[in-house]
Amino acid sequence: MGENSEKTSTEEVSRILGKHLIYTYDNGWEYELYVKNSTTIDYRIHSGMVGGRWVRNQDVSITKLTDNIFKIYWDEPTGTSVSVTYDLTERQTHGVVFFPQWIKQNPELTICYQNNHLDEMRQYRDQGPTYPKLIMDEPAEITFMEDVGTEREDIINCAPQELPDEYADRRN
Ligand code: FER
Repeated sequence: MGENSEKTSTEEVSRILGKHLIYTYDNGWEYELYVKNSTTIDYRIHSGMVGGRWVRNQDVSITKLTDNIFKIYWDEPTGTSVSVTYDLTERQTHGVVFFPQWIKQNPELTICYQNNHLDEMRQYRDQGPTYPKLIMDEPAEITFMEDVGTEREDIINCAPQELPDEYADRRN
């Protein structure tokens, strides 16, 4: 266990704090991430198996690998475990997502604003089936990246389908 296992140190990971990223995995799944602070992210899923899903204030751990490379990892109320490595200089990421079997069978059950359905998600998680897990293991390209500062509530504040098509297509 590293020294970050309980609480991520803000100073260590400061370069990724306040970042707002949009990236597309090689399988075509498009994700949007906002790093709100050293232990909290908001995200939206624009396309893929659970496109339309969005989440605020997910508790995460962040580890700095090099000055430009960070790993963010967490466990969802659904039972899905996620670990994504972000190379902010090369604008590449690699994600591994371990989905429980019930999401593979019924992905639509998780397509919602999760914050309004937390107890429901924990019930699905506990009902299962959990195994065999579906493992998504893909590189992604960061197509949009900006610094918006920490603790913003206006970055990820509506469902992905409420945004204009151009929103996620922006490149910089
Ligand atoms: C990501 C991969 C997966 C990500 C979020 C997830 C914010 C969430 C998966 C899920 O719970 O459905 O890159 O970035």
